[in-house]
Amino acid sequence: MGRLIIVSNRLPMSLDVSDDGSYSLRQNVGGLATAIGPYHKTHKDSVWVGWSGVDPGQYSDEEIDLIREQYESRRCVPIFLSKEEVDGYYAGFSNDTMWPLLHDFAHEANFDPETWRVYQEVNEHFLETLVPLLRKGDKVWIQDYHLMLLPQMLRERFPEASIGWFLHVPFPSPEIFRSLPWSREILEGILGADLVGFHTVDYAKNFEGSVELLLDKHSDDEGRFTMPDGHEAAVDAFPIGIDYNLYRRTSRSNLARMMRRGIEEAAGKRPHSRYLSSLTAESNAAAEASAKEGNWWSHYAHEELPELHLAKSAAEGSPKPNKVIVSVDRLDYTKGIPERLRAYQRMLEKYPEWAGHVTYYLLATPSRENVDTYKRLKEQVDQLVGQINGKYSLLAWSPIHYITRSLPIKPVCGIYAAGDVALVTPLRDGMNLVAKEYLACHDGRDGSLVLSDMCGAAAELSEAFIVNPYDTEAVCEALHDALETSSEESAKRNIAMQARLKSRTAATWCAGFVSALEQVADVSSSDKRL
Ligand code: GDG
Repeated sequence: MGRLIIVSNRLPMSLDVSDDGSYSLRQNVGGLATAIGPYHKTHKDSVWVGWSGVDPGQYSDEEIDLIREQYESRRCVPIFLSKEEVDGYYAGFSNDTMWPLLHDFAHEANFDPETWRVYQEVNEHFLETLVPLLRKGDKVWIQDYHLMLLPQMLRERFPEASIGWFLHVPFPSPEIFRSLPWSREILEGILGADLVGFHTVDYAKNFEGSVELLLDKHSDDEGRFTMPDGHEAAVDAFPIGIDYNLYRRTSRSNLARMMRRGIEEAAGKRPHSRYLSSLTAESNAAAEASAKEGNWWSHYAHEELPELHLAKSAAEGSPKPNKVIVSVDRLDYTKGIPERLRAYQRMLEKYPEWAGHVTYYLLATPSRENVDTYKRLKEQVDQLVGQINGKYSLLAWSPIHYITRSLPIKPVCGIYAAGDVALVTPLRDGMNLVAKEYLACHDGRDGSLVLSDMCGAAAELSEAFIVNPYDTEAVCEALHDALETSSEESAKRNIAMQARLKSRTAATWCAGFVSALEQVADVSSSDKRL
């Protein structure tokens, strides 16, 4: 059995430079690192090749050697890219051309021959790093849209190599894909692999349709394309899972419990601890005194002061129980955050009885902050949150609690655990791990998932409240239904989904792809391999 060489845009670890100038590595969060990371950790002969994120222009040769050593001690081989390479290959062709195109946002895609040129060069840079590393019998598993030319480049150098390629995002219909001026080169690049993997059967079909339309090639009954050099490229679906136990366990950690408790207190689901209860008492007293004195605002205070509202709810039985909605996303236009906010606003307007009783915790992690489209999106979301909070807030209640920082995994799991409802409504998403993580953090309990039908996860999580994320009225209604669902009903829906997630984890996904690659490339029996 040969080694597994994992190749991805970024390595699973980033460099930290401390005040005394020493270097250390920090584990990256995110789907890819958490899905393949454990395989890399436990298979002591695997090697991970990827961009370090370090600008070589900022360090001396000796420092670069030290950084390289740090990575190599974790079986990682760092690639150093100049600022120009990063601008052209990463910010340019990968994020500004392929990302929008693959997510059906062709109108946002920038077709620039210059970034395409740099993209080709950087794929070659990856090839040159791989060449001296590879040994006979190794399997190479290339990840994602940043490295679509690499499979064919590698095939040309090593005709007998065993190569897999997996796409973490959707593959669009042939009619959308063909708008890319270099669509044929990209397809040929991918088809250098022995195994081409997607999250869903639909994406695999779109890819096969694009190959038929643009390269006039047809797959056999088993979904294999025979290429001019004689090698076969098989195409199949491998839906990615999560480390279910990790999320389940983390949601029960002390920090996650504290976070959950804090959110529930702030949302009025539990009696308030010191600060809020004293605020409530003071507000009650102030409002009562004012009412006696006939102050002009006393009526308003009695009607609207949420501290009174919450106190009254607890004492007299509220018409609505207090509830928490949560969402966790990278701040990306594919995640449908503005559309979702409009649906939430619509719900507050259509069902005003929720005012003072529902709080939306919106965690929007910064992403690609130096790209203009992302800066505009951030402004748009800031503005919408401000507008909704401005319009609907009561004196001590705001409809949206907005966080735009990246948080460690424990608080993230605390947020998931606190959510009576998770609102996961991407406009397009390869899989969406957040929906799965939410369910793992609600293992054995209630909690309703409102899920977009435009993500890969919808195929597996059919018991969720499935919606079209573009349909404001439908999302508003699904959200309302999810908030109204009984605890028993939501727990029942979750059991079926959780059972699936427990059996199809990140580890089984990883092992499944590698074993399929071994089969199609017939690594073990061929002595002609590398
Ligand atoms: C791509 C595809 C596919 C987010 N904020 C924080 C944080 N996160 C974590 C989540 C989750 C991950 O990031 C996001 O994964 P998604 O699947 O939702 O989305 P993408 O980042 O776009 O991932 C996607 C995935 O690849 C895997 O193939 O599912 O379709 O687009 O794990 O929890 N984690 C922490 N702090 C945060 O602030 N710790």
